[in-house]
Amino acid sequence: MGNFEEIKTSLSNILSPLGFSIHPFKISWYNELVQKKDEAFKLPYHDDCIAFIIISTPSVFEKAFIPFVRSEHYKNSSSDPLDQCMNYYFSLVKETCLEEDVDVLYDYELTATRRPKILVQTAGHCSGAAYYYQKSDVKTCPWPETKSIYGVSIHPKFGGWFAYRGVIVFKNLLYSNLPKLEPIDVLLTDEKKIEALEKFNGNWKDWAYRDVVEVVERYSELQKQYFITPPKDRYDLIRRIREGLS
Ligand code: B12
Repeated sequence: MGNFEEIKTSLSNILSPLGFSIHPFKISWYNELVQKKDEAFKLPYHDDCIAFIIISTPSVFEKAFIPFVRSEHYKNSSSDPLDQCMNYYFSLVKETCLEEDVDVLYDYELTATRRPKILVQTAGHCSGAAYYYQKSDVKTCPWPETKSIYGVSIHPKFGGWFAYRGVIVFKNLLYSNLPKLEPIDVLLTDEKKIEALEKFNGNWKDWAYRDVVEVVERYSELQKQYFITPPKDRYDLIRRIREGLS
């Protein structure tokens, strides 16, 4: 399976200097986790097919996003600036891997039936990138059985200060023996898991869920300001970034 290392190195050469991290997984690992009742979420590729989930760490904002909005590639249009930025960098990957048959599934993409194309938290977990904590991880639940609790992924280095950007599937790259990395369980007690889930479900706007574990890096003040600003009001901030005022 010579090609795998070459592809991984190409992706890493493009994306790592921009602050992204890449994590390979086999399609079967993901599909085995998707529930029977949610068959539609399963990915329609060979079990041994290799995909990479792409994470943006805090520095992507300064290393990739700001340079992008200052470049001629940024279009002052109705398309979301961050989505444009991700599209641009992922297209560089596609150009580099021209001989490969590649599908890109962005975190924000929906199918015609308005279902997410990819469950990035499940993909992140099965790749070993970040543990995905769900209600089912808590042994003694404080919530009513019927209450729905959204799950949250916690990264071993960045806690909640990161985002999933998408998955790149290499349709012809089959590698049955890809070594499986287990995600690191950083919330070791029921109390910590409950704390993370409550903060993510209740008060996510105060950023506290991101700090449920010690982290090595957080978003910069400018990045926080950008994400706190409602999307429709971000254009003024973008203009100031473009003009070098922020
Ligand atoms: C729709 C959506 C929302 C909706 C609904 C949330 C939800 N989780 O359903 C709303 C608008 C409420 C929302 C809000 C937010 N969201 Co949101 N959202 C999404 C989105 C696009 C899809 C989630 C979804 O519909 N999942 C479908 C359900 C069915 O999936 P599921 O519950 O995980 O179920 C599967 C697993 O349980 C799996 N499974 C079964 N058994 C097992 C066992 C194991 C071990 C594993 C791993 C899996 C597994 O099988 C199930 C499917 O069959 C994702 C991005 C994406 N493409 O995944 C972001 C995402 C979940 N959101 C995110 C964030 C940050 C937020 C907000 C903080 C706002 C923001 N963007 O800043 C808030 C916080 C939540 C809140 N308190 O409101 C992040 C979470 C990052 C993290 N650290 O986990 C994501 C991943 C986006 C990203 N690009 O990183 N969100």
